[in-house]
Amino acid sequence: MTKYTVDAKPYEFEFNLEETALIIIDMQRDFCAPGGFGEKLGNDITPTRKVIEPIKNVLEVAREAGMLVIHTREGHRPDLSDCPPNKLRRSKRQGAGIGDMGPMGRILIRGEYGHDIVDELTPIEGEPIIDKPGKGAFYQTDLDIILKNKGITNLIVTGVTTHVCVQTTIREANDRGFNCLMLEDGTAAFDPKDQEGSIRMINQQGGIFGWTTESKYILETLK
Ligand code: TIU
Repeated sequence: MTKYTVDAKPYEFEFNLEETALIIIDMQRDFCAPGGFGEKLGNDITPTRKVIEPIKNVLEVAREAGMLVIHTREGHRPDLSDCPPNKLRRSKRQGAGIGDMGPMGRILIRGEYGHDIVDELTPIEGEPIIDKPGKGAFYQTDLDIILKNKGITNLIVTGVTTHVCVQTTIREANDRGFNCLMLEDGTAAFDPKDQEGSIRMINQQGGIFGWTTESKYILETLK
């Protein structure tokens, strides 16, 4: 096994290719394009667009190195039967009604253009796509069994939004025994304060939920 060590906070992160996956969380048009769920919730989507490039760079080296890549998408069945009433109610109250028609199709609905992953990060053959109804990527999905079956113990975590789906997933992953390294410039919150707070929450107390680093260190290590 090829062992790698990456500069990270609060201390170096060690991993090998065979036991590590790159996970790209919810890089969907609904969070990164005008008129999607994220913008309709009242957010500026500039930060979520800004991370497309750094994630793309890491994705390219990960693919080249032969690392497992996993994509997730947040969304629901067209009949909304898997959407908890509390989530639906709050989305409508905020003017971002799940299932309502928007410029990219029905908001946060599987199969719609807005629900799919941005062009720059389109999954390729062999990269699992996890469709999830919740914020966390493990809840009501087969992510855990896929990772266990492939012998994965480390996750390099990217995507949006840091304070919502990324953090929920990292917290769940940590409890399940996965070592999580979050990329500070490969994740975004709509508000920089939430980004900063999320990074601190993850790497504080000796890495209470995991590690954080910058994409340049992954590129240096894997290239
Ligand atoms: N609203 C918000 O910041 N995020 C979400 O609703 N989902 C994800 O983080 N993917």
